[in-house]
Amino acid sequence: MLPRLPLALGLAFALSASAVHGAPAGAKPNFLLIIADDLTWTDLGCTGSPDVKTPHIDRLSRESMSLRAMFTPAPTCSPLRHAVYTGLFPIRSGAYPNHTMVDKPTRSIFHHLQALGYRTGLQGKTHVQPAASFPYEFISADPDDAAAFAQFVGRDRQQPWLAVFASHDPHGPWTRGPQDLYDPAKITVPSYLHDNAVTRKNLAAYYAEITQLDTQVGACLAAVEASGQRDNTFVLFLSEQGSGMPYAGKWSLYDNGIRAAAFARWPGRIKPGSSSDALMQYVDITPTFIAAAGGDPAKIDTGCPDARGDRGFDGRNFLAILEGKADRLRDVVFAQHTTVGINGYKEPYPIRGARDTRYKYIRNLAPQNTYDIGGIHHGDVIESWQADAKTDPALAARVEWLFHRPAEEVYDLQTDPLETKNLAGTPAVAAVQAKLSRELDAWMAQQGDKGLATELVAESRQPRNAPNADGTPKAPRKAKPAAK
Ligand SMILES: [Ca+2]
Repeated sequence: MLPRLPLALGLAFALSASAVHGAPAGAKPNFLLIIADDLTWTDLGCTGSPDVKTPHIDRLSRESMSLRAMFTPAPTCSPLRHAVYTGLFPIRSGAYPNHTMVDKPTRSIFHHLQALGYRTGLQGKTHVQPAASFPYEFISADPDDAAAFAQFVGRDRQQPWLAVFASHDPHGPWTRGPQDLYDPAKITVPSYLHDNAVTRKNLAAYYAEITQLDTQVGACLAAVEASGQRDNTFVLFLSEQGSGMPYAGKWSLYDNGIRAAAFARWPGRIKPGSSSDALMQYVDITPTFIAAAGGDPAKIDTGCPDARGDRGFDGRNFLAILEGKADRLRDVVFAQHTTVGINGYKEPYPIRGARDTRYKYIRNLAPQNTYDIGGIHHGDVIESWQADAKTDPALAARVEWLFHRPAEEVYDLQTDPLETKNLAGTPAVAAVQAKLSRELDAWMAQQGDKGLATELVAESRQPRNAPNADGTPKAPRKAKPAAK
């Protein structure tokens, strides 16, 4: 039997050497997963904004592979976070409305990496339940608490770690950050927004919160570097989903809603300044982290069977893409949106979508209803647009589209990236519409998604409406009208 002391000394020497010279072959990397909140993917310096100041994220992007076709499966805070951490699409796990929860036995990245020897922590926005499915150490509720983050990543060099840094910025209300940096009169208003003084005022305040996020990201990266772990830490940045400005993405399946800015840095394993156009989704992240940690994602029991009884991930491991050994993961990405249960919703307006590299197919499951929830449909921005629309017929049509849409939409993203010309039902896209419609049907069947029927029971997937611990129901909520 080996004496214990020399072994421990040898291990300590190997770890300190790795901090200086890069990760030794076979070492488990640390993981830093940075998740912004309601950041439209093009609103960073490095993704094309002419105004927004994001020097730390821009630097990270230059040191990373840019994942240019990364998509969230839901344009809403809570379901997308459950999807990131579980590797499961929202309806399968049960976490599909906002303020939701997975089915109880479901396991997450925190379990899977702990089984591989990791300690796991989360700082900032939680928005996932129940706790048994997400056993992270809560680092701090405050994303500005850089000391707590530095303490977590630096305190124990013998054990690899996963740190999820989930900011609250730039989620509305837009009140934080260096407001003086952005003059509402001088910023460039993106073409998908209606340009008026109210839009500009809100946009400038939102940009200040993006810069606040950038400061937090800079502090996280500096803490990793100061602790000597930069070379053995895999960093992944996600912009999350689009912002709450009308047409900026939130609660829609247009690319502004579901497409993410995503940057992956892992010195020695991922080529800095590279990019990939491979279609991928947030559900693919957990299997990829498991593979990067030396585990086999194909052997993981997620605890949550799909409609066919399969207990493996919905997500796929994209490590080969990161390492430049492959350029394709998926032919189609999927997304869903559930309005029932969002604070302020009035009628169900469920949406499903499928997208390939060129075309998007969207199905609105209750088009006879009015899509009317919160920030997109109410508040000073949309009210100012409605006022201007009284003398602007084109704007009036754009505003009307926020409330009423046809049953099906098809867009050619190559010629119409902002999805302004619905081609559904036209001969030019008949074949692709039929193909993506079939793909969507197959995905919904695998997920156990019954469409409107699933939407109508969404409130049962919210902890605030779940039965009491003794099985008795909570006080019944007022029934909402179904499709007319
Ligand atoms: Ca969000």
